[in-house]
Amino acid sequence: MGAFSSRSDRQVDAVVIGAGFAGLYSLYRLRALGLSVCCYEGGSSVGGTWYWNRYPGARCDVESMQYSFSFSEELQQEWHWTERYASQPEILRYLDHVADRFDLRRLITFGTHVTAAAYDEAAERWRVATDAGESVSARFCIMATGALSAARKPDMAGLDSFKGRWFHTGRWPKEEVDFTGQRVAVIGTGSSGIQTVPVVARQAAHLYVFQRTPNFSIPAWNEPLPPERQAAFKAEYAAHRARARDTRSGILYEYSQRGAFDVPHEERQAEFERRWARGGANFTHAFNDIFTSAESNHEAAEYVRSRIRSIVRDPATAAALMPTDHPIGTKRICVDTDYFETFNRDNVSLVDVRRTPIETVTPDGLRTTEAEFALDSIIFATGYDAVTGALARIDIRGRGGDALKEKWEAGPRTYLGLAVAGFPNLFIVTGPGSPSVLTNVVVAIEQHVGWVADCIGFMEKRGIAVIEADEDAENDWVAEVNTVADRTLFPRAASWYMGANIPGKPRVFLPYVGGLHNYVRICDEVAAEGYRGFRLRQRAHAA
Ligand code: N01
Repeated sequence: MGAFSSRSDRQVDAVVIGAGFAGLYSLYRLRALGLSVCCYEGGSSVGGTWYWNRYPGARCDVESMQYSFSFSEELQQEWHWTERYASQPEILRYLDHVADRFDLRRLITFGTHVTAAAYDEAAERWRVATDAGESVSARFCIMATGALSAARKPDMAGLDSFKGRWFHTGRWPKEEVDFTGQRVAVIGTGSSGIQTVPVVARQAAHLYVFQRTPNFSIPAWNEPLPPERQAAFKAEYAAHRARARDTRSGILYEYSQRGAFDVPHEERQAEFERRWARGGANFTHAFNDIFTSAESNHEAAEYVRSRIRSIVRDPATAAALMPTDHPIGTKRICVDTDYFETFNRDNVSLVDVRRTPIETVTPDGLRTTEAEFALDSIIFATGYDAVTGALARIDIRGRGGDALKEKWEAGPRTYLGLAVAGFPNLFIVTGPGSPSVLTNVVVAIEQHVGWVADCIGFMEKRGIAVIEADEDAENDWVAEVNTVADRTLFPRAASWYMGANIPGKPRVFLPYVGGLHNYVRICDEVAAEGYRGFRLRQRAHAA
């Protein structure tokens, strides 16, 4: 096994891969069980997604009071958020604080990528190898590798010849980047592009936005968080958290109980108006059938298109910015600050690369089928090999040396998004088949990690050495993930949820769209029934 060093392995009970929200909480919970734990992290510090996404304008679009850990009452009471939506630097400060406060940092080896993980069936242990030539042997392997962490730089012809600088939003350098006076391109108009465009536009001499697919975006209306509002929320923190966990997305939106056509036209418009004025992704919950009825969805989409038409002064630019190729919400809804308004600036141009595709990057800029653009910097906001990409970058081999990559050739297969048949004692946090990316991911992470830690605790108490998902249970779960997706409009969009942004990636709906609340219930039942759908094997001496 070439990836593994011949030196004798370091031995631990559990190895955690990744030190973002998921990895940090995994370390906290597994150490609390009395296990020896270690962690590998590619970045030079903690934070995961929030370590790498330092691009101008990076901000979370779940409100800060909710996008945070709930596991420590002291932490949630003492940490002070300054804005309605936290900026990337603030979230990174928070995660640094968490790592220090709970003394997690010394468990982590930074600047080190895991390259391979292989299950040794005889020893009932995972061997994990890194690009630093280290290897570790562990009974449990926790993949806290992130659902949106495998950044995707499109293979653009000529990029190597470019004389300026180029960046990917998800691999932003640590030092400040100043675009003042520059001619800059942003390629991509998903959440990252839509956040960075208004900020870069204020610096650049000229900004070209290369758009392939227009996206729906709702204003954030970000603002400072008044201390009294924060105090009021904190006074009821536990209750708010419990309520959030019992919703479909783990976020305290106003979930309407009415369908869009249960009310007359004027009332429907007034509701959209009210939600637009409130800001954020709450908009798509204005009616309870927006994700399931094409007609209701059309009403919401039309409302957003009408807002774009009224904000953007140039009618041709407004028309080009209006999404028409997918139902609203079926590609991740964006939340912005002044995105559409930015196209009213004299120094901003929209380039429709669906109509005039990019042919090549040149030494001095970029050429489309129609024009040449002189550029000093290019920002790729081109997204991720989502949900499965970070796992695919590790050579993961289970029983019999079988590769996860091969097992997942036609699409990922998991039981509950947490475990895979043939890969004993390996757990995935926010894996395919889990609700993760459709939810407040911190809530999902706390649930996944909590479930895994409880499972390992159960095993320790009962002298169980090995747990493995049963193939039948896995098949049933994959079928369930597809069934619930097919009841919605989600599969109609060529989105990263469907794997559609990566050439050659199988088109399957990756997350579980049945709702976090239902998912939690199912996971709890599985545990309560002695880990239904899993095979458990006693330790040899306890058998
Ligand atoms: O990536 P994306 P993202 N030429 O895949 C375009 C989370 N997130 O980094 O749609 C030209 O959504 C591509 O075009 P198309 C959130 O879950 C959250 O923006 O494939 N264009 C698309 O416009 C989000 O959904 C937050 O036609 C090319 C864009 O690049 C997820 O991360 C902030 C191209 C990619 O959009 C990913 O968002 C940021 C090419 N060759 C991210 N290749 C917040 O919480 C791709 N594109 C606020």
